[in-house]
Amino acid sequence: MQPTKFIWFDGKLVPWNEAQVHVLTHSLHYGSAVFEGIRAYQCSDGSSAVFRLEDHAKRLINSGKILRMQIPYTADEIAKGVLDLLKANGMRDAYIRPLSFVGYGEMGVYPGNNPVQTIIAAWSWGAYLGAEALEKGIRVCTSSFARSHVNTSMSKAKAAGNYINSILAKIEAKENGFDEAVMLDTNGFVSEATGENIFIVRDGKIKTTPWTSILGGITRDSVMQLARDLGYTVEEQQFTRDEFYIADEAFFSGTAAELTPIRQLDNRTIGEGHAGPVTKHLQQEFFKIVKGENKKYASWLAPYSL
Ligand code: PPE
Repeated sequence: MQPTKFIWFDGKLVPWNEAQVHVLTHSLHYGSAVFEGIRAYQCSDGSSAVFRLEDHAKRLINSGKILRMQIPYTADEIAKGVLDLLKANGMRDAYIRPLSFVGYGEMGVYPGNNPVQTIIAAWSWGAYLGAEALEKGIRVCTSSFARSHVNTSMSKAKAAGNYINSILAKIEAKENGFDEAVMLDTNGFVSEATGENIFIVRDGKIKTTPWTSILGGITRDSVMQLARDLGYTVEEQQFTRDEFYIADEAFFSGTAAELTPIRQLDNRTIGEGHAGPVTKHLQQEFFKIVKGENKKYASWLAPYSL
């Protein structure tokens, strides 16, 4: 990762190398942090815009609420912090990472009165699963690790601690030669990937897993709205890994992963083994929206100029 100039740290822009915390920071020991992943894109007309900034900022606050963390900022203040940072860093496009964490104070699981601190960092992050992946699709496997039960770790919070589950699944998948892992929920239905939501297409219908054991992806929501606007039928419905095997098309959605086609699951080729027509259509339209080329979705963009 290439450092950028500043990191927003509790309302102040501090030089990248000076944004530091103590090693006894609570969240470093217990995973008590919540975060966001947001992208800013350079638009076709030369301006720039952050994609669904307000929704990401709100989700950060809601993640804090689920974890009983009092983040001392409003969603609007977080959103303003993101824009201030991008301008100060002179970034026309970026991956943006707000993080609120329980800081230094008492040790022990109970977070007590330790301060809740917030940072926003931004750096350049290309295609998450590789540039080729966006076009050709990736090979994925079903993980031996189940996604947490809905009453285990609160998947609707984008909480740092939840990512232990993702890290275990990701390492296993990579070590077995796959690009990414698909996790099943504790009832055996398809849940989500380590950092992406899942869509399949069968007989012209689009299906995605319901908002139960998954993070409510903002890209997932955008894809559902976009697909319906384009006339596709979209269902939020449980499905099994064998239904996934016989899908005509499948893809992941996520801020980092954008829309990444899946060409194989557990060595079964999905459809024709490359990005299918529905996936390509949605991918194309999605990239038009983030680049400001579709005015219908202008409300999803927070424009800024340097
Ligand atoms: N599920 C999980 C578990 C997840 O981490 C993400 C985002 C999503 C679904 C998709 O959510 P959304 O980005 O709102 O569409 N994962 C972030 C972190 C990836 C990372 O490696 O770090 C991301 O895409 O920014």
